[in-house]
Amino acid sequence: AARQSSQTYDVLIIGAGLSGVYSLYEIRKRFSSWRVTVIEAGDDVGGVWYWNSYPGCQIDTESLSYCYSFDEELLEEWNWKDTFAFQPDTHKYIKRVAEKHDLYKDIQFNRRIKSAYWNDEMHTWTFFDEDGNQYSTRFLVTCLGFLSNPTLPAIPGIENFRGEAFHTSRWPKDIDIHQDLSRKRIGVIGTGATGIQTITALSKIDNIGSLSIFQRTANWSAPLRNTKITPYEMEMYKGKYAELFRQCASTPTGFMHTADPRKSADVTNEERDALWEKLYAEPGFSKWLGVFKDTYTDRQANEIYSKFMAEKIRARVHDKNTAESLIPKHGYGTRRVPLESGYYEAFNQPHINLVDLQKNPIQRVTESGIETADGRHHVLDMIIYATGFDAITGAFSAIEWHAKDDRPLIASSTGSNRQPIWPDHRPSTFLGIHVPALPNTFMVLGPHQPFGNATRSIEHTVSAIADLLQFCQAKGITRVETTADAVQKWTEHVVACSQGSMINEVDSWMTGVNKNVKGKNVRNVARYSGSVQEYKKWCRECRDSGYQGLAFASKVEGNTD
Ligand code: NA7
Repeated sequence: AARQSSQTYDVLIIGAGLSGVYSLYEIRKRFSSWRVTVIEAGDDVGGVWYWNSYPGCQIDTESLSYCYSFDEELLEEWNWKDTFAFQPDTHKYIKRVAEKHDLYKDIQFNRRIKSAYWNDEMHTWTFFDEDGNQYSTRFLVTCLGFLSNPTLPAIPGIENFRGEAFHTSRWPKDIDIHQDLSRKRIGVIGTGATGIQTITALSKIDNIGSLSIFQRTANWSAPLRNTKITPYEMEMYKGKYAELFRQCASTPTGFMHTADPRKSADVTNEERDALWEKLYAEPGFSKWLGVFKDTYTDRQANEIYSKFMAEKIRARVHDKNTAESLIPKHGYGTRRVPLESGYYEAFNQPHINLVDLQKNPIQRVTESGIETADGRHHVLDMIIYATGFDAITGAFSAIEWHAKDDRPLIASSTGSNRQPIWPDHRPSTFLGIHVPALPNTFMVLGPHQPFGNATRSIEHTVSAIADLLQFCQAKGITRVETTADAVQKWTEHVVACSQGSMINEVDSWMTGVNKNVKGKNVRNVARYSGSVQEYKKWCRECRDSGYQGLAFASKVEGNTD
């Protein structure tokens, strides 16, 4: 067995995705004498952009508005090839950031943190990874990602399947889709953003035997409209980054798109349809976020927009029954809208068929395929599980937490009868950064943070955390814990922000529902749905008040009592 090591740090970061890479950069820059490390489960940086290498994986936020803003030199150097970069490019970009700033030397790959122990005498955390290596640190920054813990469907028999089977976020690196899928009968379960991208990409490969799409809930999807960026255009864009980031900072979600300030009923039907047609023809999220401001609060406004979008689907899918199955029952945009590049046309091909699980649920997976309630046995060579993630709190559940007073964070796997800090996967936090009973821990993109344009959120949160660490350094503070009052006030604010929006009334990962995870079948508020500006205001007020809402303690070096 490999020798186990024991290491001590000032700051330990878990995860080397967009959050972890920037945290390492920023903390190393501001605290040159501190020992900082990143523990990463994968064998390279990138996080979701490392793990998700399934065919067609692509960002549907404009790359120009999604990349880091902190390094002007890199903005000048980097040339995006697509308006919406494909995964290999985004991954290459994150690697470039890590190389340019010499971050690799402080990242430990292929190490997955398994358990965490708070020591309230020493004001330190101790972690163990899956191989038994031990790490101690004063401060912890979690950069775990909110869609990083994949879930397989809770369907009987999935272990019996003899063909190839994998989750989209564990796509085998050695598959050549143009060679190895030849004549294969492929089943895809799941039609979220991932399923839609995978299915569309596979639909464009001509030698596949058959493609069966197992759809439990239809999702509203609309055209991405990606285009190549020419070198000339890229040079033009480089001069406009500052303006673009300012624009992102002014919208409630951090994306460059923002709602039309009018209500749907403020305009004539002709004006309304004209705006919708214009948005439908535009690239990106504008047909989700650029619509009339009451689209997700006024049921009637939502209904007429949904009807408009349903007609778009009917116009693209030839078979009437298939088209009707592809039209969702929930309101348009009340779940995250996957963007597509020919998804609906895929169903016009004779070898691609939709299995509507609303009509015929899956009974079981067999050795050679999938059996549905109508008694049909769909014979398959490969099953692709595009079944999503134990989102938001899921990456936290994957670690066994021994918080203050040995409390578990979510549910206890150690038989502890203590009350979890987040019972029923229901998070309570202060600013989405601090967790009660988890001292010296700061979350990036944790529960209760704005998720919109993730990189914009990351840059803000990491600098807020670094400011706080500077405050601690200046005052010799060795223990930071949020107060019960602050947690209650903030958590109530987060819940209040979620009210009134139809998005929070539909089951999805955004409302904390994943029927494949025990205890996650009821909606909860795990996402901050107020505006980014409101979120930043709370963070600013906390800092400017000398960190009201946090309790500090100092431990004199060498004092062990
Ligand atoms: P999602 O959006 O959570 O989608 C998961 C899909 O898998 C969804 O269609 C589910 O249907 C389906 N699913 C899950 N379990 C089952 C079972 N047991 N049977 C049938 N179908 C099932 O995950 P994605 O990876 O697509 O996207 C996640 C986010 O990543 C995305 O929003 C982007 O922000 C990036 P359901 O809807 O639950 O009926």
